[in-house]
Amino acid sequence: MQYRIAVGGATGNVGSEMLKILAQRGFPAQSVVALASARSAGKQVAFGNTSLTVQDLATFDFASVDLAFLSTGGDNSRQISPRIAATGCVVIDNSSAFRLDPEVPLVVPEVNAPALAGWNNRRILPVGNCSIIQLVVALKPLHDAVGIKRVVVSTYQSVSGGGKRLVEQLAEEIASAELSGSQVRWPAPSTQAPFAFNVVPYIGSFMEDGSTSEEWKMTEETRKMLDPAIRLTATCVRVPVMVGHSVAVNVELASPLTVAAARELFEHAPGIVVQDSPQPGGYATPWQIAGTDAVYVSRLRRDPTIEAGLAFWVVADNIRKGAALNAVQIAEALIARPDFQQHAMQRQQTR
Ligand code: 11C
Repeated sequence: MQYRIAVGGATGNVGSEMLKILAQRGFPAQSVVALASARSAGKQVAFGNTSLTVQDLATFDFASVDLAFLSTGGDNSRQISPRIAATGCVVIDNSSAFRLDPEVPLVVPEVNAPALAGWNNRRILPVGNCSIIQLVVALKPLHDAVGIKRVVVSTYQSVSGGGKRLVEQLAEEIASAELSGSQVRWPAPSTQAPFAFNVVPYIGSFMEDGSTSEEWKMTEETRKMLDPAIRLTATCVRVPVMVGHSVAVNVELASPLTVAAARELFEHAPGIVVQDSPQPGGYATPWQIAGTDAVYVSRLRRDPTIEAGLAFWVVADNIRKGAALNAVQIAEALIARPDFQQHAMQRQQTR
């Protein structure tokens, strides 16, 4: 069976990558429509070897498609996703708007694909936060093997996680910086901390307890996807990297696991590539892995400060595995379900 697809936010970082991945993976598409704001209507976007003319998302009739991929931000999604779902179309939404809704499955296919059984509850399937997707893929084999009690993470997140505007900002800051020895100056300094030549411990917005919304999401989304009993604390940091999020992870396990046993678990886990040898270059970095699909695990070692502790480094392309690829993988898992196939077939027969 083939499906009628719409991609909303098709001119953005993630939307254009969704189109690329749908074509690369040969998703069984009967038709593909690229959608964006009225301002972008008429533009051309790439889809495989061809191009699509962008249509206005606001006036598009979603009753004519089976699957709508959205990367249009949380506010927009809150308004339009329920309206789209009401037509029978299933929304795969890259925003945080519905992730923690108890009726809504939050799925990373390598981690909790069976949760997709609830796809028809609201017909909205969110894609998790980009730094959390790669984290839960790495935590899953350890949790299945011996159980995880507590996790401490520090993230090193690229600017593309914040959208095209931040990518442009970093490029402009690098181009306009004046370097003199170890001094960095800008002719027109920004009022806030620059991304270039800097690290910024602030992503999202501040919460009352002094943490940020990004750090709060790390805890809540991990617990929803993996296990509500897991305790997790995060410090989320923006670094001057274009693509690729990195996470330094310390895990307290329910019972000890040797480094060799953990390595074997990672090596056999879906979606993970272990790149770990104790020599310069024997680890994954965002620059090297950008454009690839795996979650890379490096720097695996014991955390000697607790009895059952492990430390490691996790890197992935935040635009692919952290967003667009995960969205397409959700769709692939969904169309493998007979109940969804039947739903789509009935809708296609009536229209
Ligand atoms: C960033 N991870 O790198 C954030 C953006 O929850 O979908 C992700 C916002 C979200 O800026």
